[in-house]
Amino acid sequence: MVGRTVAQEVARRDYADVGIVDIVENLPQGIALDINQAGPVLGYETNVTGSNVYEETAGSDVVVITAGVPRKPGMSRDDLVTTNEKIVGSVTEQAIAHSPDSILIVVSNPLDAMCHVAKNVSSFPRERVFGQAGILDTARFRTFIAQETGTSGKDVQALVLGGHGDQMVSIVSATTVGGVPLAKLVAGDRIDELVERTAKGGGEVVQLLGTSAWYAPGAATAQMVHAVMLDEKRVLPCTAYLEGEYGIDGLYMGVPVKLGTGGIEGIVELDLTKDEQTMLQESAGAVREVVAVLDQSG
Ligand code: 2OP
Repeated sequence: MVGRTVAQEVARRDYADVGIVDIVENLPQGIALDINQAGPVLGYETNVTGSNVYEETAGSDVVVITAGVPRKPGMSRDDLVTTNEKIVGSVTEQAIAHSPDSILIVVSNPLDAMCHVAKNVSSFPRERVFGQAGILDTARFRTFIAQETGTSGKDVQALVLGGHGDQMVSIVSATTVGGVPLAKLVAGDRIDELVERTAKGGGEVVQLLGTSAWYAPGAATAQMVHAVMLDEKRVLPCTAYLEGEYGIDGLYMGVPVKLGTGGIEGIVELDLTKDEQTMLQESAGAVREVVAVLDQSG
């Protein structure tokens, strides 16, 4: 469901061909046809194709990997690691065989570990393999803050970093509403509740729907595709392979990055509070535990 949502969001922007691949016969073809038929109404002329093989995606600039099984109620993202490692590994291999110069954006869970799989299988440089999580997690935090303060989510600036799991780190010191620090607007214990709800935000949707979310994850991923395709140089939280930044080495984690045509064109290092630094290290520890379960944890 995330894949088709990204496809639709990108199609609406009207500047790129979109290819949807799925192993289920007729499914990607049907989705592509449906998205094409929305074009005359919504005002785009994007050519969307659906296929069960990768040939049609040859020469893609960006490959978004959403394949894998989603969570069911009661499951953590980490419960998916062994099944999705095989799926993401195989998808990466087939996709890059036809698009060797592409940028890979990973969405499959457990996200941080699946980024390791895509990087190991592709051997692409870190600039061209990264994951979507931070924009989604931050959007959840922004939504809750907007509801709490009765303001537009558009004016809430926030940042959620770390692994895409229960130990993600909401950076309250960098969170403002219309430029006013959140701590001036909302009591500390209430902020803690919003932070907690954000960390469990994906699970809250899973409980309601019986499967994981797709609208917000799809929108977040499309924003990343957009930043790359239009060379926007946006500074957005993404899951990047760290090589010493934030004191973390050899691990995928959510940090602010600059996104443009080259993919990750820079990693932005913020001054975090002592508590935030500690929480980020703890989040890294949790990600390392999942990565260690991979066959090729390299
Ligand atoms: C989420 O947090 C699917 O992991 C994604 O909703």
